[in-house]
Amino acid sequence: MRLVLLGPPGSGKGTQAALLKDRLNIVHISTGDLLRAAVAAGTELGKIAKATMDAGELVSDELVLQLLEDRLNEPDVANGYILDGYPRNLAQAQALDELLARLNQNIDHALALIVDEEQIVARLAQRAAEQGRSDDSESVVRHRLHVYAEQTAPVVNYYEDKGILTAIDGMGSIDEINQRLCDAI
Ligand code: B4P
Repeated sequence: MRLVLLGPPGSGKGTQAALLKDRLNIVHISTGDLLRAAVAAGTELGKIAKATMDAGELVSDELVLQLLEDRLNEPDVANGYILDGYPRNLAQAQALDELLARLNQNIDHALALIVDEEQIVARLAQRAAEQGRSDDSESVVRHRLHVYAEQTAPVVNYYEDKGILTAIDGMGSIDEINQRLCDAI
């Protein structure tokens, strides 16, 4: 099974993908995690991406597509995967379709988590306190939400038009939301 998990920053994509991968025995692919790993490893790509991520902007489509393509060519994706954080704009959604056509694959379901803005700001403030992620300060979070509304929200309509989108209430406990996702799948 191949899934796309959509939602604003702090909507629980990474949290829920980590649970779903175990329940469905598929791989969790987070472009945010791939980028943070490149930053931590000090690769050329990581050096380019760091300032963009810290500002709450999207890293260039070409760089992220290359990371994703490399990941999708690894053997452990054979049983399926959850894409978390990709696609982030319409160009990425189209690039993903082209990549999947080359790989003879398709997306089975797109799931969009719906969460109130104030809840998002509260969750990410807590993560900032616990983990100190450099893009979780309140001003950068508000900017990331703006980028989401402008660039990523149209991706939800893209999958709705394909007839494979389900909107999921992302408010409540992590277990409750996980059950809603499993019921939808
Ligand atoms: P991401 O890594 O995707 O970060 P995110 O949107 O904040 O989501 P994440 O999955 O980490 O958090 P979650 O909602 O699960 O992106 C970071 C940056 O990388 C982007 O700004 C961009 O610069 C770059 N990037 C990534 N992908 C890109 C792409 N395709 N193109 C270009 N650039 C890209 O969880 C947030 C917090 O909420 C956690 O602390 C969690 O514990 C908590 N939480 C979750 N569910 C909860 C619940 N039900 N109740 C209470 N708390 C909850």
